[in-house]
This record gives sequence, structure tokens and C-alpha cells, in this order.
Amino acid sequence: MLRRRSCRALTFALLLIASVGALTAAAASAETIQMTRRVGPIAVGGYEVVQDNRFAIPTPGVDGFVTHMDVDIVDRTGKPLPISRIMLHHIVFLNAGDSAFPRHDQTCGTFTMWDSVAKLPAVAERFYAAGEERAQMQLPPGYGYRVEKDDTWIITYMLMNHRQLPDKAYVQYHMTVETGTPLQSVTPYWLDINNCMVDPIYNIAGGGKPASVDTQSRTWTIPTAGRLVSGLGHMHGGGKQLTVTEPTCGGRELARFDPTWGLPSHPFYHVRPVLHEPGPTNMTRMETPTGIPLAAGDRITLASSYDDALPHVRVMGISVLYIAPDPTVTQPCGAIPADVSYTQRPPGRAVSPRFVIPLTGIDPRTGKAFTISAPPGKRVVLKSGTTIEVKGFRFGVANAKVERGAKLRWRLADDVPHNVTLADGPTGFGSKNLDNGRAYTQRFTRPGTYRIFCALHPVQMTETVVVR
Ligand SMILES: [Cu+2]
Repeated sequence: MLRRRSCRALTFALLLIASVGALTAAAASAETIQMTRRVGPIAVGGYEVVQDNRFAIPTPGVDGFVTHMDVDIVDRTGKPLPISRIMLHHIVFLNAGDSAFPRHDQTCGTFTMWDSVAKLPAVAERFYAAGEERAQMQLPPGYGYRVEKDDTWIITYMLMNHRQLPDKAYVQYHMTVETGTPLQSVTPYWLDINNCMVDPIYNIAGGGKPASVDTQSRTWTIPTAGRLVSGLGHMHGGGKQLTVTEPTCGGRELARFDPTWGLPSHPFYHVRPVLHEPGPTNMTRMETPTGIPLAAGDRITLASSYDDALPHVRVMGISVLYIAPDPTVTQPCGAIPADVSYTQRPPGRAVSPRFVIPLTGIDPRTGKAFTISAPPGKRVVLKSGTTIEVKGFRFGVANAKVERGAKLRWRLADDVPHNVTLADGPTGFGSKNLDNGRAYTQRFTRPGTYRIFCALHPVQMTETVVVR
């Protein structure tokens, strides 16, 4: 009797445990977790530009789906750092996956590293990125970016210290992660005018008629049928618009991304030094819960439009599209759903303001960065074809004078990369990042004063060339 009762009690206890277990499982099946992760400290010297990567950064650490992601640069306590201290120029998140589900970038076989030479196989996929516009990933309800408990994540980023004091910064990212319930997974497609480069910049010469536009475009083929459900865009100063179109469907527009620019009081326009023309404070984000059908083999074109009246150096044209695989999409040019929407543009300026990149020097008395019209040094007349040695973080000739039509060649002798970039002048140009004696040549066909700098070492490396 006693034995039977204890047996019944045990059964009850087991049932209770089982039901609690079932409840726990049920709770897990609908769990939405808010996660904040921080990477750092990242040391940034006075007026230093830091371009670096971090491997094996904290991940969600669960099997699930990321439905939202944003990123900022913060101090030790998690408080956002003001731009007057540290500016996050850009950050890219890559996922190498785990052994069971390795990832590979969808639009690149290799990535070309910061020195423009070294190549690495693209065994990680670029799935989220933000620049000065602080783009956020926000997928429509029911969709998520699949993550695994043992994923390996990598970031590549560029920071600028706007003070003379050494500083410390942390990259902080916030994610919304759904676990338990499988969502429709999305595949990130990275579209980029200068794709597969760690530094995917290009330069616009300018000098066109007022209101003239420079448009660069690239086309990709969609490998797997799916539905485009969300997209982001990234541009720099002088940008007009990014569009994604389908050339094989009458050139119809799938998405467009519009920049908004800061007001004249925005810190972007007041900090020193300046690495490139200030970027937008916002880019619109595209979303459609139904999704735009894309059949395997469909071609999509990214077009990046900039003002071409003025020079614009080190610009970018990038879009990240999130496409949910869907084998039922078999016909090309399927109807665009009615639920395509865009985020609101915040207050600001609709047109990129005219901004001249200043040359920067260090005031010897205060140690602070200030605007200079030319570096110290006499102006030297150079013959066409002269090679300027760039060594020890210095242009060998500080101020040069050449005849119209002359060519100058810069030889970048240091074992760290530098570039030769126009800050201000009649024609925009810029070299790749070059080191170990590799050279860059530029012909000067328009008269005027060219203020030139290395955008990686903006307070140390400046030069002017006067063309008669
Ligand atoms: Cu440099």
C-alpha cells in the first residue's frame, strides 16, 4: 500500500517535472531576447585613424534568428561617445558560421585587404554594416538572419580620434534574437560599386556642369530564387541616391536609398581632422513583408549617383539586401508587392551641402589640430615625371609647382599603407592604399591649387601642388 502510494507520488512528481519541462520548452519556443554585446577597449592615439579587425567577437551564443541589429561606439560604461571625441566611420560585421553551417560571402570569392594587395578567401559573409548614417538591420515580421550557437563573428572598422589625447572606445551592438520558433531565414547580399575590397572607395573627378551627376553601376546575377524583404544603403558626402534595378525586367526599380544630411551645426562639419567629406546622417531603409520575387538567374544592378560638379574623393556606393530563399519563385519579373515601404527621413538637409575638406596641421603651441592652407616649406618647381618620395609619414615635397599637363609620381616607401588623395582642388583623385615602394601617378590637366593629403594620416601627411 505504502509502496503503491509512493509509486503514485513518484509518478506525479515525474509528471510535474515533465510538464514544467514542457512549459519551459514552450516558453523557449517563443522567446525574444534583447542582447547587448561590447568589444574593446580599442586604443586610439591622438588624432589617430584606426582601421582594424577583431576576430571571434561576442555573438548571440544561441541558435536563433537576428531580427534587429544596431551598433554604436561607446565608452567603458556603454555611453555613446560624442563625435567631438571619437567617430565611427564604418563597421562591417562578418559571420564565418560554425563547422556544421559554414558561411561564405554571397558576392565575393576573396576579399582584398587594407593594403590593396593581400587577398583572403571570403569564408565569412558580410551580413550587417553601418557607417556615419548608423544603418540598422530591421527585418519584417517573420524573417530573421539565422545564427548558430557556435558561430564565429568578425568585425572590420575604422575609427577617428578628434582629440590630441589618446582615447579608448568600445564597439557596442544591440540585437533582437528570436529563439525556438524557426523564422524565414534571409541571405544577405552585399552589393558594392568597388566590391570585395576592405576599403571599397572610389573617386569622382568633378568639374562637370552645375547639377551634373556621376553614376557608377554594377550588376549581379541572383543565384537562388527568393524574395527581397529588406535593404540598406551606404554613401558618402556628395551622394545623391542609390538604386537597385532589374535590367532584364525593363529596368524596373526594386529599391532606392535616399540620404539625409546634417544641419550646418552638426559636429560632422566642425571636427578636425576630416578624412573625407561628411557622410549622411541617415539613409532610408527599404522593407516589404511580402517580398519582391527574384528568380534564380535574375540580374540586379546597383547604381550609385553623386554630384559631378565638384570633386568627391573616397566615396562609396554600397547596399545590403536581405533575400529570403523561396523555391516557388520560378518566373522572372514577378509582380512587385504593394507593401514596399521606406523609413521616414529624419530632419536635416535633402541635398548634400558643399563642403571643402580642409588640410590639417598641429599647432606647435597647443598640440591641437587646426586648418592650414599649406604645410610649411618653400614651393619647389618640379618637372613633369618627377617622383616624390613618401617616407616616414611625410610627403618628400611639401609644396610643389608644375606646368599644366605635368605628371607627378608618388612612391610610397613606408611599410604601412598611405594614400595620395585630393582634399581640395580643381579635379578629384585618390590613390589606393599603397606601401613598400608601390607608386601612384597623376597628371594635372587643370590649373589651380591642389591640396593633397593621406586620408589615413590626415594631420601628418599634407602637400600642395600649384599647376600653372
Ligand atoms: Cu599615410
